Amino acid sequence: MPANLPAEAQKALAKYQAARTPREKIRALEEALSLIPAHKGTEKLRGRLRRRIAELRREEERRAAARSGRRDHFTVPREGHAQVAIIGAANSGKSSILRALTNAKPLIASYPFSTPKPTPGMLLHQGYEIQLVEVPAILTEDLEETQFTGRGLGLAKNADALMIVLDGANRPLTQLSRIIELLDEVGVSIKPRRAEVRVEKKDSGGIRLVVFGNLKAGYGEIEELLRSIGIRNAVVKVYGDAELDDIEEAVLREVMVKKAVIVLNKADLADPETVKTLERFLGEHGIPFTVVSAEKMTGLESLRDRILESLQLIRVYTQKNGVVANEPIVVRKGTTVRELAEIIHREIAEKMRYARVWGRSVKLQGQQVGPDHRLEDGDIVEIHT
Ligand SMILES: Nc1nc2c(ncn2[C@@H]2O[C@H](COP(=O)(O)OP(=O)(O)OP(=O)(O)O)[C@@H](O)[C@H]2O)c(=O)[nH]1
Ligand SMILES: [Mg+2]
Repeated sequence: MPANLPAEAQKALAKYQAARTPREKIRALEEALSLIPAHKGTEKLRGRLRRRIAELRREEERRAAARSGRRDHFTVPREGHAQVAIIGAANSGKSSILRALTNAKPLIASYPFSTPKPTPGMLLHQGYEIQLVEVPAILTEDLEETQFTGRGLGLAKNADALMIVLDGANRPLTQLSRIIELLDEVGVSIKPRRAEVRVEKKDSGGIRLVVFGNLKAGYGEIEELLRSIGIRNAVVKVYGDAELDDIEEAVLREVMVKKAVIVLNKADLADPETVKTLERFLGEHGIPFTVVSAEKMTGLESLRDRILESLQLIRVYTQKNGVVANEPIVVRKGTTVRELAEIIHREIAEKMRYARVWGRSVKLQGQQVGPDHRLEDGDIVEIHT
């Protein structure tokens, strides 16, 4: 971020922060762009602003298309411990996988678009209940967008994780890159981040930093960056190894990182060289990959494991008056004591003073911990109000 942007450009960026609709956002960004002089120091920021404008334009087009067509959204009531959206091109074998892994009996057919509605099924694995939802094809077999693309991506965005099914017999590499592009356009990235940055805007209090990990940027730089795009009061939470760039991206792009398992289906028909290429590429990016044949029922056990791993679920047990609950509460790994309290009851979260924890997340059993303490699988938690 350049040291001093013209005041007018800063004002335009502040407008962007406050904007609600894609159109307002585009207008504010275009204004900012026109007010930021082009030189080496502003190159990166200008590039980001342009990219964001392009994304917003596509979002707007898609919204317009959805408005002129049917109005309904795709929603599936969540059941079980987590929801995983199965997405992919037409005929890739989404229904076949859903049928192989769950109690659902979806139609499997050799013609495309045989699933016109989101279709759920429950996968039971290692004591966890995972809802899989087949999303109607977001790409045709020729990898063009479909009437379901917008709504399908909307459903995917709301899921806890994604299963991306590639048709091993139909240019799987191209399929994957098209799907990654589509996700990117709606602000979803499937690449694991070395850092996660959350910027929570506030009404007062200036810029406060909360770092869980390593931040390679000074307080002054961050304050200046946020100020230059119109944020004066915020709590910036940094998890992992972050640089100033990561913070800039977090405030401008609003990218959501989603866990995804890539599944190459129809292994029986796939070219082994292509499979190897995919394996190498995904390995480099740390994205889980597995090869199955839904028809021959191969690779399914490993797929079940990958899905469960991607969700990073843990079981924690509450304790009250010395009695441990029989049933665990299933939450995501890294959930804090405060978040657990919120899941139990809002009031408990508000009144909590501290908690005692037994299990893997503490050194001393029965240790007293604060609300930001992160829980591990099997922990027992006693909340004190
Ligand atoms: N050879 C082979 N064919 C498969 C495999 N899995 C699915 N198929 C076939 O691929 C076709 C499409 O399967 P579906 O499961 O209906 O695919 P889908 O992705 O749900 O399709 P849409 O819902 O129409 O987008 C069917 O003819 C299946 O029999 C596989 O592992 N190997
Ligand atoms: Mg189907």
